[in-house]
Amino acid sequence: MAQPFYITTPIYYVSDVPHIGHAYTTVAADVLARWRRMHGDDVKFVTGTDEHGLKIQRAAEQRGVAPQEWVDQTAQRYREAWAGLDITFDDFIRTTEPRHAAAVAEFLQRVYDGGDIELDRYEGQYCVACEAYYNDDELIDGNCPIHNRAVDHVVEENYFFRLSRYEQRLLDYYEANPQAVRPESRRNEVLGFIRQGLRDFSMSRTSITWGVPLPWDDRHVAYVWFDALISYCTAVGFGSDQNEFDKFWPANVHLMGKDILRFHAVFWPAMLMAAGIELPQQIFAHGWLLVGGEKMSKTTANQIAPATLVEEFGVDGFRYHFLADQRFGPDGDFSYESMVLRYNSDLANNFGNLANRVLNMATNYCDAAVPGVRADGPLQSAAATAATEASRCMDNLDFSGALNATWELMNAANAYIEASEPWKLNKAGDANACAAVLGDCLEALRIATLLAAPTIPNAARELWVRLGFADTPADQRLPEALQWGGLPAGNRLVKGAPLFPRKEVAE
Ligand code: ME8
Repeated sequence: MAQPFYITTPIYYVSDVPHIGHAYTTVAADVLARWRRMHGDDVKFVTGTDEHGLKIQRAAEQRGVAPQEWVDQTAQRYREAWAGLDITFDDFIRTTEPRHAAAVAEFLQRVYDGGDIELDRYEGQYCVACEAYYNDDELIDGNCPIHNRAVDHVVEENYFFRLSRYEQRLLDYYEANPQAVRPESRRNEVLGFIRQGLRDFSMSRTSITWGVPLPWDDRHVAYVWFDALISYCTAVGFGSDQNEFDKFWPANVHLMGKDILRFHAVFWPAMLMAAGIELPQQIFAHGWLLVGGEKMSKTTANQIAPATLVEEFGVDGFRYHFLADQRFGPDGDFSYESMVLRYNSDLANNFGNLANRVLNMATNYCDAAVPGVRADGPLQSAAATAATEASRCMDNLDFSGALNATWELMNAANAYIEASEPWKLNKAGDANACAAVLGDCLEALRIATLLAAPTIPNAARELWVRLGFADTPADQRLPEALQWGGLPAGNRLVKGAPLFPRKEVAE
């Protein structure tokens, strides 16, 4: 029986257009989804857009268009961006869809009936960019601590979610489930936040209409975060398809940036507890992608559209860079120069050269057929180590670690070619020895290709054909296909143009 595996990205705000920060999370989720599919899992990979709330309403007003028109246009920009990065999502959830309104209504009603939503009065500070309330002591010089801009003073009669009742239950839950928030530093941050004491929060608005009406009081719409988080349930059938929901819920992993950790690790689990729904197995909050050491923002005009880099480095070049260049967890800095350097060293030189050399030599010296793989070839242990280590890293969402382990295998194969000099063996007429070396290198290349396939799917698919296979890397079943010796003798080899042409370093 195929195991269900449910993975989500945040649903992105349509007040903005996609940049490399959004792409970073989405590519990572895609790589994990592809990796699990190669293991035969029944994967549900969901991304989408967050389309309600004051921030979106204002973005539409500023452009003089109706909110629905604005969200339709911008959601489309996200779909296009993901198509341009070969993102294989199984569903794209939009919070303005009818299925979501149904799910939110059912969810809210459950929480309301359970007694954890009550009418109350609120006076305080609100940051529209965060769509979040702040206490005075959290502000910096009176400004939002995240966006460094003025907050709105609001006085409202709203429905409140009784988050304070969940303090101890959340602490107990995280105590019993140490893997529920990763990495460890984020878990500690969450525990620290909860221990400071949780306050009830206002979960409805009367000041705006752009939202999902509360089922018991339609003068109010749901607070955008309350609405948005529920999308994770909507996408797997909550409120519409119980079988689907039973199959995929709880989510295996919610991926996100550290900016929205509290919403996911404090609000969301409490909301689920209040609705009597199981909690997600894991919340993984990665670090911030900086540009020139700074956060990307519209005001500093340092937002980079993924398409700009894809044009230059290709889809695979883009995907590879962001996952290999920084550890998935801490903050990392993007620079164009380091992207060129890494592309040249890892993709053009290491991977590209290995593929070219081995395929060229095997074509010339072995009549373009796989000569066979030795049962105990000298690259076998390097291949086994790479497979084990890359798999372990992938299971821990350590993408750079997994790529590192894979590239170690390529290093070993390149070094083996240098040391055994098959061109000399061929010249000396030692066809058997030459074939033995090349057979093992082709097999190492096959295994490295499978390990790299989720990250660089296009190059992997092309290489797979050049190795003489009629299917694709995605059709292979892991871990079996990572066993040494899987490359059939006699497979017809194909030479081809470099997969990653070298880049000149631009001035
Ligand atoms: O927060 N570095 O949407 P959002 C790394 N709608 N990741 C980044 C990034 C950067 N510089 N910039 C953005 C929202 N991201 C809510 C989510 S979920 C129920 C609702 C990524 O459009 C990262 O994943 O502001 C971050 O958490 C997310 O985009 C924020 O997207």
